[in-house]
Amino acid sequence: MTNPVLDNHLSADHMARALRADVRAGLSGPRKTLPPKWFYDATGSELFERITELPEYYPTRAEREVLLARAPEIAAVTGAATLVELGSGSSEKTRALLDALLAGGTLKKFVPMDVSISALSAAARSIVEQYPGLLVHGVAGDFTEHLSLLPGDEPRLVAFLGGTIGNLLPGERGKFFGAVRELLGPGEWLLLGTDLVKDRQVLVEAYDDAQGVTAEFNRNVLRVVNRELDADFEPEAFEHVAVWDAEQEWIEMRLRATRAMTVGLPGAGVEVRFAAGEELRTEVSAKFRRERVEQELAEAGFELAHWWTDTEGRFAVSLATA
Ligand code: AVJ
Repeated sequence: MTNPVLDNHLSADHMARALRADVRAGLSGPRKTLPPKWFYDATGSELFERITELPEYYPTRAEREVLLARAPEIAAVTGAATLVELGSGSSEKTRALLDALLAGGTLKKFVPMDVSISALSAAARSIVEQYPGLLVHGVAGDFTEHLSLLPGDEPRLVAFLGGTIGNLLPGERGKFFGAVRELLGPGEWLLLGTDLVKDRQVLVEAYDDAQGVTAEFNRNVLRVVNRELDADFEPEAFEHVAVWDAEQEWIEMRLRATRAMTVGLPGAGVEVRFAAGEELRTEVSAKFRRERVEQELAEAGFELAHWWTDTEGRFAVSLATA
């Protein structure tokens, strides 16, 4: 059997430097933050897979419903020769797209990209096994940095699913859409998954499940920092917090220090003090309305061709053309 090709743009050294820079920038000011991409070591990726199966976490199921219903239409409209999947994770939902694009006879290559090397190589291997004849070229990289390095013939369909776009702050989102638009020519496509604004309680419970899996996922970022920067965070001394910011229309995940403490991060050359009750923001997960998606895409030079939601109207998949 052929093995998938894997490019790695995330050298251990690159990762360590990037994390060090993020830690220095995010933990030194008065409002502490860490970017959510650091959740996803092998343990974090597994915890996220468990989240997608929780009764409270509807986005994965809602998006899957849309993709299963619309994949044949997506294949017919795009006629894609290359499917690029950004932030692919386990590539589980992608199978609906692969099936439809292969049935349509246009697809030659699948290019999954993810920051989690473990999730990427497992996904690439299982896709190669399941789809003999399909070229699989995985790219370990950061979709905010390594977009220009994506291989594949035109026309390309770039899928950015799961609602991961919500992890970017509004300014970062604009930059990201601009970079994808730059990559694509006329007749090429962006498929975007966005979680939608809804009842506050439904949103908060999706990020604060009864079993505490999301809490463990959240605390995992401290374990990653401990390992990579030789730090001495005590994950158990932090409480998981999920709040809905109605003004920004995003969920924030935070870790709240249960007591005052000083944390050493020798690998970053810093020491960080937490007051009792002080919070560290670990993730923003923005929720959208159609007008906002359409407008932000238009500002980047995309035209929205299709907007599909699940039957309950919880999650949207947009198909836009360059
Ligand atoms: C993988 C970014 C789409 O924001 O819903 C799940 C990550 N965080 N539970 C999301 C996540 C907490 C997830 N994304």
